[in-house]
Amino acid sequence: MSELRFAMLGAGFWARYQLAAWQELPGVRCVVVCDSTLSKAQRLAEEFGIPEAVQDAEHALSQRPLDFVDVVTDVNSHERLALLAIEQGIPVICQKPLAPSLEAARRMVQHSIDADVPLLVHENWRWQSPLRELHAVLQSGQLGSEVRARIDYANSFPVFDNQPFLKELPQFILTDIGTHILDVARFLFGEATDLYCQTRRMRDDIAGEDVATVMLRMQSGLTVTCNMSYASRWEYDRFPETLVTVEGTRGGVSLGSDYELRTYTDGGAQARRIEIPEYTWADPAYGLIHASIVDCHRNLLGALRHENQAETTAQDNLRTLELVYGSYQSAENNCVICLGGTQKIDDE
Ligand code: 89V
Repeated sequence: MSELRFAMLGAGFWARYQLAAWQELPGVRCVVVCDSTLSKAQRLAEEFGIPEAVQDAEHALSQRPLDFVDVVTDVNSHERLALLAIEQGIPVICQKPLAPSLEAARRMVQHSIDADVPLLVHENWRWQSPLRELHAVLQSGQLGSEVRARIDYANSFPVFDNQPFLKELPQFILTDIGTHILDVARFLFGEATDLYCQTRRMRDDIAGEDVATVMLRMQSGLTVTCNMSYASRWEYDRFPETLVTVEGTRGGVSLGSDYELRTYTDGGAQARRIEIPEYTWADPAYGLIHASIVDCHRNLLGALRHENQAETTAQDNLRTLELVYGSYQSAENNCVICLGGTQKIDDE
């Protein structure tokens, strides 16, 4: 297996975990790390034994040969950096959210199609092992037709301590956790036909909304309600768990706290606790998320090696972003958004 070499653009909070997760996989190596604050790039390079630390993205991309770039910067720089790499024929893995608007995301996808250079999204949430196990239960068909589902991600974990820029985002929870949760809704239940959303801002020291409720009608007829909040006070804070319940015509399944998966059918009830892979480098507060980065990397790396399909191509992610930005439109105008108008990107 030939080794794939990559450049990491960005040396902020997530970059460290992103790099540690890459080191879990054989046959891939970071050769240069880049950040506009050089000292941050240097610190990370030293910590991970990366030979080059640079300040300028063009300089980073000149460290050939490069098999891909991993973009771990703020969302406003994604389009510029992705295009820079695509123009040079270098495949891109980009952090979520892919872009600060649907139009920008569509432009990025069109560029990658025109240049025939892969653009993949690092959407790791769906790779959490409890969600993969839940997906397998749904796929088994034992619940009959799915009627109603609820996805809850509601806690008051101080996300702003590690990611202070989140406080400044005029669009906060739907772009941050909403991209993950709405992607999970698609992963578990397929595509939506329409949505309705309400948002609230509970904290007075942030710019954007920190509570969002999105109701989706799926193509299957299933109704899914997604409850998202960074302002929910519970006796036990469940960060970063996603809790899910699904009601079917022949049974139900719930993914509860501590990763307990309970299935009920006429045949009886079953309960099991899903194990989370443990990594020494993971921050215990984020253990579930950090473990999912490794599995997401594995899938994207396999796609770059032409061994498997990437689950989260940028083209696929446009469907998730339609839900995210459609939710803002719905909340602003207090209206239902029909998703039938999905614009097809020309890949002829
Ligand atoms: O994964 C993320 O998008 C993070 C967090 C879970 C903290 O919201 O920003």
